Amino acid sequence: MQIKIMQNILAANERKANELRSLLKEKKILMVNLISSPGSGKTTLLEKTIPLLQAKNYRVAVIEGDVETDRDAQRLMAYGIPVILITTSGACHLESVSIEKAFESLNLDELDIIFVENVGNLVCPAEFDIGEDAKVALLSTPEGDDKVAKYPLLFQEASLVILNKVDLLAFIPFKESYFEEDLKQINPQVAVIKMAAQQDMGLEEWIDWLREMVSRKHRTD
Ligand SMILES: Nc1nc2c(ncn2[C@@H]2O[C@H](COP(=O)(O)OP(=O)(O)OP(=O)(O)O)[C@@H](O)[C@H]2O)c(=O)[nH]1
Ligand SMILES: [Mg+2]
Ligand SMILES: [Zn+2]
Repeated sequence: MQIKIMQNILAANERKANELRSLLKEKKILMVNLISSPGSGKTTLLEKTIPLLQAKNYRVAVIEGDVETDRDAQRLMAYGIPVILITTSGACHLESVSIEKAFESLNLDELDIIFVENVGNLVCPAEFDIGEDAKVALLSTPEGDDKVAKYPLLFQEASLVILNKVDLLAFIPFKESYFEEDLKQINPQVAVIKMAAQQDMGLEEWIDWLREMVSRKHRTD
């Protein structure tokens, strides 16, 4: 019985996500779903990314998913962009209905990229399609070099994997070869960017990846 209910929930979520994806296609907006553990650097990455995109005249908005508080939303509102906060009150992932609701507060005719900062969690955000074009998985080096193998679904679903906090590699026992070998097993084609967002390292490659994704969106009809 429980399995049946879960299947129904996932199927309903998927239907709504596909509707949102069609809408985004029509509006030629790229939507990126950022997923990671708490504290691996999603908001820091957005703080660094937004000014770089604004300098290239991209119109950006953020949908911010948090269990509690508007702290991340406040950090991002400082950049003068639309930020829609979804406080899940305990729920550990975002679903497509919440994204649909957030869209009501955005002007979709005036946007090029929507970033969704999902709730900090390596497990169920990967299971719930929210209509995004790409899931981007962040892993920060202090979390450990075994996380790809331990949480495979996210890394399997990801279009891009960012290894963040590489500035700390000199101080912690993180073996890059273990991380790379596991990823090769789980998602051999996936793009990887090594980054230290706080130190502005790896951002250029990330911006190039985003620009390519936006132009791909404009090429498809
Ligand atoms: N050393 C180092 N610290 C970083 C880097 N990027 C982010 N941090 C720090 O990591 C901490 C957490 O970063 P956040 O960006 O808040 O992480 P988050 O993924 O948004 O966290 P939640 O929203 O709680 O899931 C902050 O203290 C950042 O300054 C990095 O590249 N190197
Ligand atoms: Mg955050
Ligand atoms: Zn969840």
